[in-house]
Amino acid sequence: MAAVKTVSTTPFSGQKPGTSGLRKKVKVFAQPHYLENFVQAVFDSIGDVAGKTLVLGGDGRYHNRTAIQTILKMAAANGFARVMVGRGGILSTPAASAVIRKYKTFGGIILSASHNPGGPLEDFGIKYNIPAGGPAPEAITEAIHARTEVIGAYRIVEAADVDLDTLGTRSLGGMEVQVFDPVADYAELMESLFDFAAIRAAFASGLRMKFDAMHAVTGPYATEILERRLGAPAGTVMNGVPLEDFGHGHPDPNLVHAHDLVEALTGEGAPDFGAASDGDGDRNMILGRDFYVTPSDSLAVLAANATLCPGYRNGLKGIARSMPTSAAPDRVAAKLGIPAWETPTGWKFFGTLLDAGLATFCGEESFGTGSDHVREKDGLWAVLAWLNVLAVRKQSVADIVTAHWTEYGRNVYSRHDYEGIDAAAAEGLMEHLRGLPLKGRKLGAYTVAFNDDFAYTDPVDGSVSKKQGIRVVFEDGSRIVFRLSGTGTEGATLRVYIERFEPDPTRHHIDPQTALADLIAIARDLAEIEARTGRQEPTVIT
Ligand code: G16
Repeated sequence: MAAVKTVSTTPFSGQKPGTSGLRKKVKVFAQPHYLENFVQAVFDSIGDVAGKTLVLGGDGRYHNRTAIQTILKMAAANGFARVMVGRGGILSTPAASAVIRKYKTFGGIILSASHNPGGPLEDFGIKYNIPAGGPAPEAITEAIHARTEVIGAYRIVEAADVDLDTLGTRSLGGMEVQVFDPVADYAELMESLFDFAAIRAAFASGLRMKFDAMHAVTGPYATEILERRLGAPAGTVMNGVPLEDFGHGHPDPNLVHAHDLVEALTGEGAPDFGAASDGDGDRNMILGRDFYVTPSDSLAVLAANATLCPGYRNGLKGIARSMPTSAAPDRVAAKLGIPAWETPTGWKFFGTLLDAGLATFCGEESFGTGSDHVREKDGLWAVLAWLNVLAVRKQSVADIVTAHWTEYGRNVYSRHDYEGIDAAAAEGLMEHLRGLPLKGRKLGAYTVAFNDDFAYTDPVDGSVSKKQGIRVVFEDGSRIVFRLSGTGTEGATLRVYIERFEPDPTRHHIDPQTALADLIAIARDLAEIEARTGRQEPTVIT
């Protein structure tokens, strides 16, 4: 049996999980003791781990394998009975959630910095998911952070590295390491939710699609499900081989970073349907030929069509969206007579609603969509849901969304990101907005109904989360929301979310930047963006 070593250490400051786990540059994680301190803090904060099973895997980015070897040796030293690792250290975030739930493990550790770039000079990340399969709620992440601030030692076994590339079970310091197929359980779950026969028939009769895996984790999942199980032609999946640096790309499925896909979906002769997923497979972008579906609209359309998918044939219990997401899904919920929930940004806030059976579908403007089948957002789930709807309705993406707008009206929506701005300037900007007395003020053609800093009381467990984004809401329901990103690793990122409701179908096809121009100008003025950040234009517009 390998020897357990107790290593003395001193705390690192700033090991505070953000919107989704601890994300830092690789060179920060690679410092001696840095990862070890955090992992020990996790093990110390989640209860008795002796004899338990843990799921472990990541999105395959640079440092994934090294971190997995360390975590395995620490899990053994801390008394876990078994760790289930995805082959090659690969496990998409939704697949990890699925496996945790299926095998009822004591949660899992997911290694990813999601949509952030990978490589020796780029980002890495780690988070703990609870036995229900979702990201740890704030009470746990705060306990982990508190523990990192006082940690004095960690435990690790001295042993050779484990072979991660061969399926099967091996022993490490008395602990079992089970290397399993990261795709099989997930693919089986998808098959239980969607009408694979209808989708197969649609591909067979000529539906054409491109899926951009962006050289990230969904490559093997998409190839197995789309090309092997659903019969889409070889080549449907682009950039399908996961690479440690995502092929020098930025694995964020949006109009800017998924440019190869956007190009492929443009112009006559382009495929009918396009989709992309991010570094760890939980985000998605949906495109039709020459047509972009906003994540907020995607959630609304999928909710309105949910009963076409076998897994949701009996309807939805409720729809939840993050506060900055447009109110389009609320309109569907109202029509269906089911509750609409508004939570802070962060998938972890959906967990209690899903566990309590208060919601079935959830979504966020940040390219996240999912359901109660797991406790993470799920990129390929959204793609398959769209394929199911397309296969049954036999209409184009554009026709389906346009018909949706005609029925419900359109929540015209855009997000403007100012990335990598000075952190102090960003805090100052938010402070300035917090203090503004705006109620009743006329700004251009709009009158402010109220402004606040969004606070949320969880309806299930009563926990309160404050300072979740500044809302300026106008009397006609239009909104501007300001938030600082909780997932960046450099300086600060200001996000400005702009929304206006357009009931008139003759105006539904106006470009959102034009339709929202006056609100965009109001947002810039109110927040003094240029004066405070030096930026004249956003870095990314979605
Ligand atoms: C994470 C969270 C999401 C959140 C997103 C954006 O996504 O899981 O719930 O909406 O970050 O957060 P922010 O606006 O704070 O950057 P991911 O895909 O990065 O795990």
